[in-house]
Amino acid sequence: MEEVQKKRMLSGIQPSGDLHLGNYLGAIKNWADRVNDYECFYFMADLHTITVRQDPSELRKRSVNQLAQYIACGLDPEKNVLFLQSHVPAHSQLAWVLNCYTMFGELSRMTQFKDKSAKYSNNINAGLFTYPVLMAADILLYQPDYVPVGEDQKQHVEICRDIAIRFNSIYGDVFKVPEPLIAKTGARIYGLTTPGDKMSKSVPDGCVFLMDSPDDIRRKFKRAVTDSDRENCVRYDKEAKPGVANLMNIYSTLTGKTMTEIESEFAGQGYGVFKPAVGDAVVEALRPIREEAERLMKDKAYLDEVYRKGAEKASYVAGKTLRKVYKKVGFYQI
Ligand code: ATP
Ligand code: LTN
Repeated sequence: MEEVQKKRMLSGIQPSGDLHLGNYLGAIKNWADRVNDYECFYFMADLHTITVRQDPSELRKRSVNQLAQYIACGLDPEKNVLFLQSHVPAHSQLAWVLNCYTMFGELSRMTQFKDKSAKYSNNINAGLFTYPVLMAADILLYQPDYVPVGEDQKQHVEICRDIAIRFNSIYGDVFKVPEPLIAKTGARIYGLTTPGDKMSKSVPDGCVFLMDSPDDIRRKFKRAVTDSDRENCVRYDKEAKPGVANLMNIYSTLTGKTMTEIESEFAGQGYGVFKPAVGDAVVEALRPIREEAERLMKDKAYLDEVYRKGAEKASYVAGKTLRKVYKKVGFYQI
């Protein structure tokens, strides 16, 4: 039987902090579930992290520990191309070319630039401004069909499409114009102490990290904010009881149970029983991930080998696109 060419998917996460339950349920778990249907490229965007000042030894450590955590979450390096952005020079090389096909005005409109330049007002560097151009290079080098990202990155995929269309209109069909793939809103996990805001590493108390110990996880769930009406009843009502809805969402995603099933499971039992039960479900879901990641983090030789092979495979695909671009713009080939 003739083999059907799989669609290609590419995404990246910056190794700028430890991975948490939001990253896992909102992004990585979905990537791992799609591995048999797509040809997948996933990378750690270390070049992007230095747009904000980083501690060099922390960045080095996280760049390899994050790979261990990706693999432990089910991203099999035999089935996905996993690599570190700085290991593939084509990203920086194509970014320079694309800088010359991106307008100052369109970069000025990026909301992430506006937010980050307000947040880091003492370091508004040129890299922060041209961040979306590097991201466009990351994507276009691999000619993917889809780019799975969070809602916050949609604008960056749109500018990438605009750059690709502009370049193609001058030089012919060089780049595939990719589609963003936005995770369902149900996959949005909120902070345990701040149910109005998404779970984020910048609020560590309400954030469950993949490498947290079972005791820490249970403690965080015991302290989770439920609701202020003291109804003490497990009922799904996102508006009136966002904290309870968030816990139910986490429990449902992990156990596959519907909201109605969860309501009847905890009928008459109150939050004193419900919160530890969600904590236990998270402990059990994260236990194999943490144990496997801890084992892998000790095996530096293996992780280096995964990165080496990943860089080789990625460079092969990226190199083909870069050579085509260099030729089109008129760089002399030898
Ligand atoms: P921060 O914690 O500082 O807000 P982050 O963890 O969101 O940063 P990103 O690199 O922006 O880090 O996110 C990586 C991926 O994880 C993105 O695809 C993003 O949409 C997803 N993600 C992050 N937080 C959540 C969350 N709370 N719920 C669902 N998905 C999330
Ligand atoms: N900007 C993204 C990380 C990122 C990315 C990419 C995502 C860098 N390059 C290419 C998808 C495709 C973020 O901060 N989450």
